[in-house]
Amino acid sequence: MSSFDPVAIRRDFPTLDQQVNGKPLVYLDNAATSQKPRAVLDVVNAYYLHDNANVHRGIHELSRRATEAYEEARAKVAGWINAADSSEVVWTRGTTEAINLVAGSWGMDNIHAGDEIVVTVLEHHSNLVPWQLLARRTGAKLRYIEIDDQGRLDLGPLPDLLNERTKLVAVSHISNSLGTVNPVREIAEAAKKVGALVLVDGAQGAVHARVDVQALGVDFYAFSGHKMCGPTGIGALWARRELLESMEPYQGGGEMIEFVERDMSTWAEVPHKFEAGTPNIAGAIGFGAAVDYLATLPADEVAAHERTLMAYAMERLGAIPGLRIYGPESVEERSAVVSFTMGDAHPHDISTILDSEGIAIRAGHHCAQLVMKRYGVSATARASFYLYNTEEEVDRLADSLEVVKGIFG
Ligand code: C6P
Repeated sequence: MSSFDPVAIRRDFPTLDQQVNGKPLVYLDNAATSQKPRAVLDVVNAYYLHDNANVHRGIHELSRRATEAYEEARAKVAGWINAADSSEVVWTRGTTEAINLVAGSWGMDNIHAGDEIVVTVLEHHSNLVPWQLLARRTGAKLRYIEIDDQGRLDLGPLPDLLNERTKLVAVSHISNSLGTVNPVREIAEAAKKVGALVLVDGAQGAVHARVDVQALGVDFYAFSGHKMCGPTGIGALWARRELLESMEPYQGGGEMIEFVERDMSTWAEVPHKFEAGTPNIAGAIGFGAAVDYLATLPADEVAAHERTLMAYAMERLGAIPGLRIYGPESVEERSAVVSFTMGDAHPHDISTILDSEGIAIRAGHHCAQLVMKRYGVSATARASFYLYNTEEEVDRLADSLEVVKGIFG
């Protein structure tokens, strides 16, 4: 018997319990950011109420408590992705900063003119623009893995794309615009054969289930706390310790040094050498609490629930005449995201009408303009689900889309 009850779980998330435009809120913008359980809010609040101090600096009780909670949180987040050691987890502002850290540090030292960086058409701009900037500064070249009509990576040409000039393959774990789950392990195996490193944009990947970075066989894994029940402004970069040790700091300042002389400085141990300045202490502690919260849930049942929701959403939305769903047809190949268009109705208008019904979705290019171009659209509407969504909410979405259909014909 299932012990996971999404209706009961909703009580953990205060934000969900409200009316928007006179209707009970249906929050389907989870790929943008998830709602936060009370357990996370309480931990962040308790930190500010009782333990607020700077970390790794003061020799006093509050600083000791703050430092302990901050480092414990690092260990929890490391555990969620099965890092070998918590020192392999660098705190960042989020996925975007984690990827920029790799581009600015490892990239600037290891990518040279004529080198190649392989990316995919599916990428969020966070996993494209940093590589474009790097390519421009170094004279390297970007090469692309294309997608098929269902938004799945076309790995057929991979043997031609990868060669001795390939220094990095940067790929998302799960596409935020289409929900495609990418075969990261397979890509990593192919990349290793030519000696390239692999960076995974895990912004949508570490969210729905634990990740095993060691089993994936990748070199960098970047992810954000706010998409998995944690606060905004905190995320992490994972890399093996030796790799982090081989890299130069990304930013200079307090906390990241060992000794400072007039003309040179030496660096603190990893991960601290990448964490210049006062960090987002409350955010990190909240991220740890988010992982604690997620760890209390029955993972298999949560995954089954999200799959059922997706299958139901695909069925209900797929039955609306003129509605086109983008991305893989098979629920097995996609995560909890449904991107769609409806004839001439602009996605922004769809979103506005749904908002008047209390339903929150995202409309736009989803920071994935290459995906939009691939399908010849400027935008899609996107409903994205999380563990607390219900089939009744899918019904509310589908019923309201019928209304949109009525308006636009
Ligand atoms: N996608 C969305 O609505 P940050 O903003 O750094 O936490 O995450 C950036 C990011 C990187 N990669 C992927 C695959 C993502 O989905 C995101 C964030 C949000 O789809 C906001 S644009």
